[in-house]
Amino acid sequence: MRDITIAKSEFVPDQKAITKIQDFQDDPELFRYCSLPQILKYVECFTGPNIMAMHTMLINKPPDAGKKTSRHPMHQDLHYFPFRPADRIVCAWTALERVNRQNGCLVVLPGTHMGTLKEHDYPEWEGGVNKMYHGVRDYDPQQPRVHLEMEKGDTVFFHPLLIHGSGMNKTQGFRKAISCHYASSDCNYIDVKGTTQENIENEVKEIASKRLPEAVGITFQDTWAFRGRLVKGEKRIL
Ligand SMILES: O=C(O)CCC(=O)C(=O)O
Repeated sequence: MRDITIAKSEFVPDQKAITKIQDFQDDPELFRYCSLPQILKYVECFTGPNIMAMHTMLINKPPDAGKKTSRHPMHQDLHYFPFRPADRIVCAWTALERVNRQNGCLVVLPGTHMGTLKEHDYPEWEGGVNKMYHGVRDYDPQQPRVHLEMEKGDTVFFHPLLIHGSGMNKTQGFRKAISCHYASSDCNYIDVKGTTQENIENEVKEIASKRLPEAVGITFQDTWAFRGRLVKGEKRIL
């Protein structure tokens, strides 16, 4: 994924526009992160013994190019997932260097994981917003928030309903992190038609059919089934 502002600039060398590498499940070196016993030990407390790595990301938040597009709007990850139950899904997010408010650490709204899935859409940001960066629609900026300042190698585990995002990178360096969303292989796919997730379903299907024109009739659920990898235990439903 490319940062919208940087990708438009003809002066920036191409690799510097890379904000994220998603779906590294077929890269043995990067995928080693998802199988680390030190991570799975905690993941298992949420998922139980049958663990699927569903979504992988190497995040390379670039120095902000002046339009605040390095921010990640406040969102709930469950918005992107057509599988349940939410309590059997967890994200592990590991800092690859010191992250703080200057380089755009994670920001969370404590306790929101006990709420419900909210409506999401593109925020109306003056400088634009990156592709697929949906945010909670009725987000109240006055709600108490916690900035997760972390050292290199620190890992945070969080629930898919937790409202979170990340700030602008005000430094000249690329803020790097690696993350994986895990789910129990006993989770099941749901139909999101008629729900708040229908907008992301349509967007994902549109992108999938552009990238894979031969995959006629590909569903939102297929795009997840195709990426999920078993990391421990038995493959069951997902
Ligand atoms: O690493 C970040 O800046 C935020 C990542 C995130 O919340 C996401 O990609 O869903």
